[in-house]
Amino acid sequence: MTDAVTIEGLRMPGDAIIDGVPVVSSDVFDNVTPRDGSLIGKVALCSPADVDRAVASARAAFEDGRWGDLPYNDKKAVLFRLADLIEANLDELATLESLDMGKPVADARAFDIPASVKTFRYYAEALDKVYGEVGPHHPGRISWVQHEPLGVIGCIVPWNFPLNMAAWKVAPALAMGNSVVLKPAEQSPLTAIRLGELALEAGLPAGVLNVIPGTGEMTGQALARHMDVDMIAFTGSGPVGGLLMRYAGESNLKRVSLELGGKSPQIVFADCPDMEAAAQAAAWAIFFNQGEVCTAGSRLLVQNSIKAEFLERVVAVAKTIVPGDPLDPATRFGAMVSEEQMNGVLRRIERAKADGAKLLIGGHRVREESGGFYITPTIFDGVDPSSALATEEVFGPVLGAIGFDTPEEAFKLANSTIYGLAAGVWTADVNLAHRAARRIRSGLVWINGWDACDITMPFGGFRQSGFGRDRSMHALEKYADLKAVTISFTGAA
Ligand code: TXE
Repeated sequence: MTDAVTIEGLRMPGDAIIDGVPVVSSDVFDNVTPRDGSLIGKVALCSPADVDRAVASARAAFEDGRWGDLPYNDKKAVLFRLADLIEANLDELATLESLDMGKPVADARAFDIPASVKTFRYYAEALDKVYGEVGPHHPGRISWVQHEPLGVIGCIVPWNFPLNMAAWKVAPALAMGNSVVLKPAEQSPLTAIRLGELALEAGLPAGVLNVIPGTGEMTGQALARHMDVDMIAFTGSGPVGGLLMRYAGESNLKRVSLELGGKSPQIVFADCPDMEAAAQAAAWAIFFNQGEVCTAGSRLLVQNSIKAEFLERVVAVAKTIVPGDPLDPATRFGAMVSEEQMNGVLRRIERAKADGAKLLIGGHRVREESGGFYITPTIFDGVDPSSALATEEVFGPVLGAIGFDTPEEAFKLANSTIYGLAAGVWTADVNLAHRAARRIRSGLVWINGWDACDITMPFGGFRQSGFGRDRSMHALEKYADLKAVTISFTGAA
């Protein structure tokens, strides 16, 4: 891998992939890079008729067993080949990801693409480790429980980790023998289309993975309302999660799994074992990926006795994080995904100021002359726990600090939003760490670290952060149904 990033000669994928072939849709939409606001290509805008064709193709593939009925070794080989191909194309995929959604290419190379490779390898390994159960002994009959694929899975994914979010859903869905129709976010369709192409190259039979770019309102809705889709696996905003449940209720009662937003607390106790490590982690917990992370540690809850000193350290880290061209390999903090997202974050910053929070650093747009959409890392202190900044997701590089005195107060604050996705706790007291892990209502709790887990651990939220888990062996369960089979027999047992 070289460090140089060249976009001359880089092919911008734009077609849908339906039934194993690229499909030039009758309509297209503009794909703009947030790096400088320029047009980088046109992408198929899939219509409800395209969605019908993709679902029909996935259904036909599922019904004739061209994928699900392959011996498990053959299925494994295809998913391993796909992982290898993603790895072999790491530079190209990382550049597309960076260009498409504004993240630093260095992060795409180090995290997004390798994590997607690991995901396909993990589920390739996992697919022959899913056993059924044999029921208790009973004279004259034997019963067992087996997993069966659901059928056609619609995956609707967001733009913050485009390839990785697709991998988290597509890999376990395929591992369980389903067919998939993948709808990438309109802001970031490129790597999803490449995934569809690479899957065919890896030998995944036509129709088993269809990719349909388009808007949420038209393409996503047509998929989610489709009568022949068995499940929607979704990562995105809470309001759209609610719509998907409604569409399911108004169509065929398809299953829905939702991975939604968060307002994740980072709790720093006065006995934090390493202040500098905690300050570094606290800053990157919110500034990684420009804060466009569902587990972003957007609320910093600090024990009052160390708050001033700790905030000083976090601000010092923030000062070193300078927005830059995402395609420059030295950049560690890139552009916001779109002008709309940037303006939404700037509005929330203004609202926080109006609500009386004290701006310590950042809070404005930069690099405007580039034509791109950049915001500086931003930190507020003195945030009212009931204010919008403390309770609503910003999905940008904005950290709000709140002080507390006792652990009880910290737990109460941690649990005081509608969300429950992730939480971090910094303490040297093992008793306090255990109490915190019990008391905090969230799907992920990290003690003395942030985001300190990987594909082996389930990912998902409590409360309005959603339900259903990505990653780990647990993700396989949501793409399968259980069938109980009983054979009765006569004669001596
Ligand atoms: O999300 P949407 P947006 C949060 C975050 C962000 C906000 C808005 O707070 O600021 O959501 O982002 C598809 N039927 N998260 O507008 O709209 C859409 O095309 C079917 C958190 O981008 O939820 C895309 O593929 N599908 C989050 C996907 O849903 C629809 C990641 C997500 O888009 C649809 C992203 C509809 N009616 C945003 N409307 C996380 N949890 O990580 C949209 N979509």
